[in-house]
Amino acid sequence: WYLSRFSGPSEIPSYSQACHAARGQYDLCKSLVSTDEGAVWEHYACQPKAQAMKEYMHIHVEPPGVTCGNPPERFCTLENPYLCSDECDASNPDLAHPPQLMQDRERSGLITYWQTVTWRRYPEPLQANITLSWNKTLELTDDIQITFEYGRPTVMVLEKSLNFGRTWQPYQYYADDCVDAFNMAPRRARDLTAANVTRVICTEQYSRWVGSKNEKVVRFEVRSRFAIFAGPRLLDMESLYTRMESMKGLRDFFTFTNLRLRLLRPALGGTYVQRDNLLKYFYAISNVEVLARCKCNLHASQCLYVDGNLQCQCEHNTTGQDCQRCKKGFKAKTWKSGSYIPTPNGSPNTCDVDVSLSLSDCECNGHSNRCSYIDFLNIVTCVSCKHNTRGQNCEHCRMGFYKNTSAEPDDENVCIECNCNTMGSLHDRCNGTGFCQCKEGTTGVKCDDCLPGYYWKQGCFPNVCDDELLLCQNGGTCAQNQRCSCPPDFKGVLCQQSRCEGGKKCNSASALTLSLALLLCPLLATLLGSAAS
Ligand SMILES: *[C@@H]1O[C@H](CO)[C@@H](O)[C@H](O)[C@H]1NC(C)=O
Ligand SMILES: *[C@@H]1O[C@H](CO)[C@@H](O)[C@H](O)[C@H]1NC(C)=O
Ligand SMILES: *[C@@H]1O[C@H](CO)[C@@H](O)[C@H](O)[C@H]1NC(C)=O
Ligand SMILES: *[C@@H]1O[C@H](CO)[C@@H](O)[C@H](O)[C@H]1NC(C)=O
Ligand SMILES: *[C@@H]1O[C@H](CO)[C@@H](O)[C@H](O)[C@H]1NC(C)=O
Ligand SMILES: *[C@@H]1O[C@H](CO)[C@@H](O)[C@H](O)[C@H]1NC(C)=O
Ligand SMILES: [Ca+2]
Repeated sequence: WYLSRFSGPSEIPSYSQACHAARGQYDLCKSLVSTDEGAVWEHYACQPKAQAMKEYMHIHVEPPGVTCGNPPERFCTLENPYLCSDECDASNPDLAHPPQLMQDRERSGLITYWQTVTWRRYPEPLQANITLSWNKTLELTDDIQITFEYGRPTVMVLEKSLNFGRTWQPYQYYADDCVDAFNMAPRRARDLTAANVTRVICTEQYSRWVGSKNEKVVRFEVRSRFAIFAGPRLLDMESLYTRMESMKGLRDFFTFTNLRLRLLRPALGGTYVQRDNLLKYFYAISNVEVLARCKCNLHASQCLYVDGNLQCQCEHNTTGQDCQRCKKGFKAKTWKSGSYIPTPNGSPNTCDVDVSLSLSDCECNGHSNRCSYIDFLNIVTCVSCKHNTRGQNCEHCRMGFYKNTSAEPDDENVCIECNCNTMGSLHDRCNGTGFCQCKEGTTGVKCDDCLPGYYWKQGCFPNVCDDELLLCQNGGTCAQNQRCSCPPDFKGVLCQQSRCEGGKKCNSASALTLSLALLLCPLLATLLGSAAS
C-alpha cells in the first residue's frame, strides 16, 4: 500500500481537505476544522508525495569519450561473443547510445540505453562515473534500481553527496567478490538489523553472473531497510517515522542531493577476461529509477518543478528551497523542522509569531541580548540596543546615524554618525546615504559648503559684493564677499554714495582735513564757547 501510494499513476489530487482521514499520512499541511467557535485552521506536519526523480535528474558521464559511437565502433555480447555485428554510431540516431537514454520513457517496449566504448584497451581498466544531480535535497522512498543491459558490472560503487557534489561518501559497494575487490565481508541488506541499518555494506547479490537476461537490475535496497521498522510489507510506516525522529542518522541515511555510480569493472560472463575478444566487454544502462520525495522538513505537501529546479511549496510560514528557514516577519521563534510525532499528525512547528515562547530567542543582530514582550502589540522587542542601533531587532540606526549597507547587520560600526555641520544644517539627522538637510545657501553632504553667491561665516550668507554683478563702485574693493572697502570720498554698501554732497568742494586730498575738521568742530566750538564766556 505504501508504495502504491506514490508509484502508481493515479496520484491523489492535492485539493481534498475534507477527507483528511482517508488520505495517506502527512499528506496535508493544514485543514479547516469546525469547532464550537466556528471553522479554524489546524496545522500538521506534512511532506510531499514521492516522485519518479529520474524525470528531473541531470546526468553527467565521465571520463569524456567514454560513451560509445565516436568514432563508430562494433561490439558483440557476452551471449553471442563471436557475432560482432552490432554497431554503436553517435552520428546515427538509430545506433547512438547517449546518456539521456538512461532516463527516457521507453515507449512501445523498445529498450533504449546508454552504452560505453568496449574494453579494447585492456588491461587498462574500463571505468566510468555517472553523476546524477537534482540541485535539491531528496529523501529516498523506495529502492534505487539501475537496469543494466548485457550484464551487470562485476565491481561498482554507489556514492552519494549531501552537499550538491562538494563531498561524497560511499552508499553501497557491489562486487562479485567483496573481499577481493574491497576487502569487505559480503553482506545483504536484508540481514541488517535496527542496530546496523545505516551501515555501508558490500553486497555480491547484484554482481554475480547469472546470464545477462535473467537479472538486469542492481538495487540499493531501501524497502528492506524500511522493513526493519515497518514490517515486511511496510504496513506500519508510523513506526518507521517514529524511529526517524528518535534514531540519529536514520533519516539522513536516506537523504541525498546527488548520486554517483562508479563503474569499476564490467560484466565478464565468466571468471576471466578473454583477451582475444574484448568487444564483448562494456557497460550499458537502460534505466535509472530513483523514487524519492523532496526534503521539505515536514513543512510542505507539494514540491514543484519551477524554472528547472525542484522547489518545496512551503507552508507553516517557512521559506527556502527545503523550507529550511522562517519567513521574514516570522522569526520570533527559531526555525524547527516539523516532526513526525506525535502520530498520527505530527507537529508542524510553524514559524508563527508565538511571542510567549520566543523571549528566550531574542534576535537583536548582536547589538543587545535583552528582549521584552510588549503585550498590547503582541511583539517581542530588543531593549537597550547598543552601537547606535534601535528597532525591534536593533536593525535600524538611531537618530543622527545612518546605516552602512556594506557592513554586516551585526557589525559594531553598522551605524555611522551623520556628522551634519551644526551651522549649515537644519537638524542633525541625515538620509540613508548620509546626506544632511541643509539651510538655505548651504550645500555639501554635511552642509559645510556654500552655494555660489553665498559666503561662509558660521553658516552661509548671501554675498554683499563680488566680481560680477555686485561690483564695488568708485574704485572700492570687495573684501571676502562680505563688504566693499571704499575709497575715502565714498560710502554705501557698494561705495556708490559720495561723501561730498551739497556743492562743497571735495577732493581726495582735502577729504581727510574736512573730515578731521568735521570731527573737531564740536570740540572747537565748545572750547571757543567756554573761552568767550
Ligand atoms: C570518478 O570519480 C572519482 C572521484 O572524483 C575520480 O577519482 C575518478 O578518477 C573518476 N573516474 C573516472 C573514470 O572518471
Ligand atoms: C539550484 O537551486 C537554487 C535554489 O533554487 C538556485 O538558486 C540555483 O540557481 C540552482 N542552481 C542551478 C545550477 O540550477
Ligand atoms: C547487523 O547485525 C546483525 C545482528 O546483530 C548481524 O547478523 C549482521 O551481520 C550485521 N550486519 C552488518 C553489516 O554488520
Ligand atoms: C502564518 O502567520 C500568520 C500570521 O501570524 C498566521 O495567521 C498563519 O496562520 C500562519 N500560518 C501558519 C501555517 O502557521
Ligand atoms: C562600511 O562597511 C564596510 C565593510 O565593513 C567598510 O569597508 C566601509 O569602510 C564602511 N564604510 C564606512 C563609510 O564606514
Ligand atoms: C539622500 O539624499 C541625496 C541628496 O539629496 C540623494 O542623492 C540620495 O539618493 C538620498 N539617499 C536616500 C537613501 O534617500
Ligand atoms: Ca532507456
